[in-house]
Amino acid sequence: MSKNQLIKLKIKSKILIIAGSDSSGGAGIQADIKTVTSLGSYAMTAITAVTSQNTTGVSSIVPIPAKNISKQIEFTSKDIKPDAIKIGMLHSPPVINSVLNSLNKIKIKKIILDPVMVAKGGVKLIDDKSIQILKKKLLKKVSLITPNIPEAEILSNTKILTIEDMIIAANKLLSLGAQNVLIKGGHMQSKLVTDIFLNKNEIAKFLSKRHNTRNTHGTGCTLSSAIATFYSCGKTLKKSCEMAINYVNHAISSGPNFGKGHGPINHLNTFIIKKKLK
Ligand code: PXL
Repeated sequence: MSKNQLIKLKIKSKILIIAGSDSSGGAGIQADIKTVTSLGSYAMTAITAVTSQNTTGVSSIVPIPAKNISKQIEFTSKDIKPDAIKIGMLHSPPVINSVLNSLNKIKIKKIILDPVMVAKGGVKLIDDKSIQILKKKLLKKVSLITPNIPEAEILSNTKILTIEDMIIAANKLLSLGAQNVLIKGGHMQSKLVTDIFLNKNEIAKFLSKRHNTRNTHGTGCTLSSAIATFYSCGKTLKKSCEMAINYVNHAISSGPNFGKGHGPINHLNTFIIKKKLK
């Protein structure tokens, strides 16, 4: 690699990630940091919980005290002001309330919320009371919410079997106070994956190729972090969603096939490293 190429790697923006740690490195904070970094921005973190997991499942979850989560958010942002925030796993009412409180203090406008509910293997990452607080209070505070179909069904109280159902659910989320909604269609039985972006003035459908693989651990975390990064750099939310979907699609198709269960995707698909290490 020439010196010139190294100099070109200038950091474009700063992202604060509020999410849980995934020891296996495929989802959670680890996926978020890799995504933000590989898209050329600077990642900061407030860790909400520490999970022990591998590609076959979750073996333990240790929550970080709510006060400490607020401390991470506020003390970090006071010094290095984030251009955007990505929120992932928030497991309990005190945690959501603390995060809300801190968001009110630090006043960052661009916030992407991935309403994480269950891990790939089915383990719950949030309790029922928290879902209600998320729906009543947090939904209104963020620029964009990015539920998958099961999450959108719970938040909108509707059943989603078709694309029309996705649009109905997205509209329901707008009526609950959401500003922008991206419902991800990966869980629908279909040849192509359709994701729906919607706000009061516009609707967009993004179609992408479905890859025949079970290695999709961390796709939701990765997508929301990629959206936050593009959005922080000045792209519109709609364009940020389109670019992030494309990034995740390439990350899935070039996955490394690690582990015996739901393996990770390739967050480094944007990187070209000229020097051979192996
Ligand atoms: O992909 C959802 C998710 C979010 N956050 C953490 C996770 C997972 C899935 O495993 O472990 C920490």
